[in-house]
Amino acid sequence: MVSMTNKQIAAVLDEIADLLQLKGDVFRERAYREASRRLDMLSQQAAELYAAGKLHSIPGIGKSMEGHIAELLETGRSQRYEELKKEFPTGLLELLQVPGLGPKRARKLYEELDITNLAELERAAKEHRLHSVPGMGEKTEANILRALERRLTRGRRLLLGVALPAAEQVAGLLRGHPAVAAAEPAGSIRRRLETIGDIDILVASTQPKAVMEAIIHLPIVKEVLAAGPTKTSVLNPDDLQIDVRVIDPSTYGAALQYFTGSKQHNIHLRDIAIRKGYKVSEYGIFKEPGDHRVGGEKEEDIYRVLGMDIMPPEIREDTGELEAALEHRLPTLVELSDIQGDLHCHTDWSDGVDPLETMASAARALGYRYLAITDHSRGLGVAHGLSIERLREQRHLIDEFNERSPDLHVLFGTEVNIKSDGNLDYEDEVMAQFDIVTASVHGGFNQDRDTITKRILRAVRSPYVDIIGHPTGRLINARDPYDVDLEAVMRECAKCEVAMEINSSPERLDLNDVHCRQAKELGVMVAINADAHVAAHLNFMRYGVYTARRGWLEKKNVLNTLPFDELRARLRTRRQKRG
Ligand code: DGT
Ligand code: CA
Ligand code: CA
Ligand code: ZN
Repeated sequence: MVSMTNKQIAAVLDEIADLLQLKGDVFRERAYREASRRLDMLSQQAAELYAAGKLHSIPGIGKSMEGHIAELLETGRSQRYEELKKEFPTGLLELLQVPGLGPKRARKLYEELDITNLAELERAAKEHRLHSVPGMGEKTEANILRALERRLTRGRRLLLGVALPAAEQVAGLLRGHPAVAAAEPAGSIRRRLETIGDIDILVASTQPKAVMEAIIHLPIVKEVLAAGPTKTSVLNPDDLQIDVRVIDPSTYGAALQYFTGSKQHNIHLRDIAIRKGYKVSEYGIFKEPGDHRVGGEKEEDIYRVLGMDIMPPEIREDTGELEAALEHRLPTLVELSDIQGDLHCHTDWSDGVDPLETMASAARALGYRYLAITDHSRGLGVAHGLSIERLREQRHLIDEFNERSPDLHVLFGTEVNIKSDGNLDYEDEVMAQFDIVTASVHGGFNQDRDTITKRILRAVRSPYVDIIGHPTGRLINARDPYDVDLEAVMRECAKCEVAMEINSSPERLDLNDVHCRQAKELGVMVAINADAHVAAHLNFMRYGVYTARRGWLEKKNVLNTLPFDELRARLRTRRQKRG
């Protein structure tokens, strides 16, 4: 047997799905896509399940898929994959990643213009050869060119959801070493930026040599890229590069401040220091003239000496935080511990993995007082949206659950689809049954600004909608936001007392930090939700909270910091007022 991890199997299944997509075999594509997703979310290794003869216990995996997975585990290969690969040049798959290029168009480009990869596509677009293909106008050609350019400049930044756990793991292991006084991720990770260029970790120690030795021998270090006297670069098993720097404890605070950044924040801070007769560096803060050191062991020294309050790393972007710190009017940012519940999650009734009970137990373990179950609505076939009849059954199930659950309240909700024509996916009589409603766009992303904005505004004006879910639809590094007049939406939300979501899934973070700040200024409430499709993903909440903090949000700006009674009262009052 070859050993394949769930991630590796999922990746192969996903590629098979891509190839089937090119073929136009929608039905099989979905099966593979779904199987890939299930494997990715699985807490146990498929190889172990297989060895125990329990592959069939993976939810949502049928007999034939079981066979494909077994084949991969046995041989490391897949017959179907090999056959499909022979049908198309591999580069063709890259084309599907260009926004606006579906499988039909990709195939046409291949058949009519012999385009087999991105480079050839770019050349053809520049030479204006694309619009000769039936169904592809000048506009499509221009769109493709722009998408290709964005792709090049966007580069490859890591999601915070990938970088932060990796950095925390290394910092945690280092903290266990006797020569280490402190260890922390710095740079953009510490500022909780949504994407990360590189992973920087700072260590305070008087014995740099011993620490460097220790790093090289950490169990999670796969390869050492560079090892110096105070700086070492290593690769972890996922091939992420991690730079570790050892600092003398007497200057650790100053170094942490410096290497946290941002660069713009540091530049502005140094200007302020100079005006006040000080000099700030990664070694400390010094009084001019004479360069007498007046602080730097602790990070707060740097700010305190300059007459400032210290601000959380999340807002160190030089967008007014230094001025606020000087005038002692920094906001008190919302914290993870302020969150009382989650208002958006999915169960195995639609496209989630876990049943209600499992989701509820996980929510309880997080200390939540409420959890809204918001499975997809009827029309979303891909996500097994709920029919009216199934809704009735689910309501019953939830009522029953609540009778047995004194500490955690489950709200009967829906993530109702805002359809392409602007209608909601359930009629008003149905909508009126829910305790809470999130309305989201899941298709028609390419509509023009006016159409999409009007669609969402209509949802905001529905008396039954409480929250607009993932309001811009972007997927970081994968899909641009749809073209929506977000300010118009925000103004309407403020007027109608509809909240906007920060979807905490690390690839969404939607609203983003900048939007959050705008929402606060316009008086829009924000709901921070994990959009969990499996119980473990309720933990994504923290990424949403980081985004909220980067957007200067305080507890009072966040709907789900309310205790349950107040939340329920608020939802009811609003409904009565508008219904
Ligand atoms: P990244 O890695 O692109 O996500 O962003 P950062 O912010 O982690 O940037 P990085 O890794 O280049 O540098 C880490 C920190 O070091 C940065 O946040 C601030 C500080 N730093 C880097 N270059 C400069 C600079 O030229 N001037 C100043 N004042 N600080 C700098
Ligand atoms: Ca960095
Ligand atoms: Ca760096
Ligand atoms: Zn959604």
